[in-house]
Amino acid sequence: MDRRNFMKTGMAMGGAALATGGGTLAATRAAAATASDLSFPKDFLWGCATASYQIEGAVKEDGRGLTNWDVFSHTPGKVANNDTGDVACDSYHRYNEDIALLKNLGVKAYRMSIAWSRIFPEGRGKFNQKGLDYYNRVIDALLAAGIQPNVTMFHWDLPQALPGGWQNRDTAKAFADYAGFMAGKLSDRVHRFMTVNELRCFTDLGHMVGIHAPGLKLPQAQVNQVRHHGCLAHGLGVQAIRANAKAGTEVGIADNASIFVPVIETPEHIEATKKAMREENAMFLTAVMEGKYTDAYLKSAGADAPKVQAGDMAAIASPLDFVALNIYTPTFVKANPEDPRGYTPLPHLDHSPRMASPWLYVGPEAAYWGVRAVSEMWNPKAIYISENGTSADDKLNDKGLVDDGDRIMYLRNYLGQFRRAAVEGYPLKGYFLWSLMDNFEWADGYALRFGLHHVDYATQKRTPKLSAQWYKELIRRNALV
Ligand code: GBH
Repeated sequence: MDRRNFMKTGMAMGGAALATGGGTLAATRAAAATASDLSFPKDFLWGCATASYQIEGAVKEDGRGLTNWDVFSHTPGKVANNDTGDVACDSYHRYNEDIALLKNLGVKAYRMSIAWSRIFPEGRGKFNQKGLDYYNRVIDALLAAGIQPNVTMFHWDLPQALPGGWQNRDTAKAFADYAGFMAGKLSDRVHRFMTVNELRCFTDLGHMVGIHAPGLKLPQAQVNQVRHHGCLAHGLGVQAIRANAKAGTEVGIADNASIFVPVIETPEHIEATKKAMREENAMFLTAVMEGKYTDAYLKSAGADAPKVQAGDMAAIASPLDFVALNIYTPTFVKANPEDPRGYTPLPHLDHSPRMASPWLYVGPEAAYWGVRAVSEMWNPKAIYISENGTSADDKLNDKGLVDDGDRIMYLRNYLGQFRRAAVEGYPLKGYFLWSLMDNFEWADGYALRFGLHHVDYATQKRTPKLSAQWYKELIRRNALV
């Protein structure tokens, strides 16, 4: 019996007792039930996401060139347990099985990335047909399964042969050449491309913090230059994809803009939230959306500001068909007239809730405010969530199952806030859950699991977690469940 029928029965069984003023409590509840119908907009695009180095393995197969992550993960002490992506989920050989998992979930779309060094083993120059053949097989199998491929051109696995990596401006140009080439090969079947994944990660974490490949801690001027090259790669990539793709191909970026949440939902704090979003992402998404670095960023960088050539900023701000956001964790912010910035971010506290990854503070409101702030500031044509998900304490129980109630808790809360944004009319068109299956979690190796499917790395057996069942039902109903 559903809720409304239950209420009707309640009425029949003596609803008069529930009468309240002009209506009845039952009627009030029925109206509330309609209002709280938890469905998503029609045609909302449900998907899952993965990335090449995190799932493929087969790092020496069919002519793939060496990448920065091969080198980094093979450097002792860089990755938890000295794990590497050499085998990962072996999706290079098991992609049919993985597509069957997607099909079983009922997703309409799959976000995957291309390993640049399978296509151009040295980053540029010599083309490797066998690498392209692999992605053709994957894409054709997805389409045969009725799943729309969404392709990220660069998710951090950089061909090692490119001299200087992201410190060298030429890498941005090499990226654009590669991205344009791939768009030419795939856009007969792939209609949505994302240039790069998470500007802040492959620039700052690799070159300032040093916890990702190539593991450098450069002086700030050089960090800012790497950031600029990252933005430039995106912008030149957009132009190259458009120049080579079939008409109607959509191009955007998948970025993990730092997301701020007003500590109180009042106009002053909401204003502070937007200021924080704009300034704290000044070197990344703000530059992409506005075609300039903010005055505050340039002022604080001073002599360390990036060296920008004529035309760079216009390229960086090439018009996009959509903005895709990876949203995981919030920073709460308050308005503060005494702070010269006008806002003060609040630190996470000792008991702020977080998930299995220490950085993954829980803040479902990041979902709503991320979408809303980006929409209101920059008015993109469409927004996709290119990643959202969580690590959890996933262990197979004695029945061989993973009852990951913590992941479901996290996802249900975040999706409630994404739904709020969609229902309020912000142009949120789809959602890619990170991740289809457990995989190589960068510096955390295989120790942390983000999948809807558990992967036993000794046998490569995939087992759906309870969250897979939950996501499947959500997709089937197109509603929170
Ligand atoms: C995404 O990054 C990535 O796109 C994806 O590949 C990854 O698997 C997924 O999220 C889950 O992590 O160790 O405290 O210095 C999310 C952004 C940036 C979050 C790096 C973790 C390390 C923080 N990530 N960050 S810390």
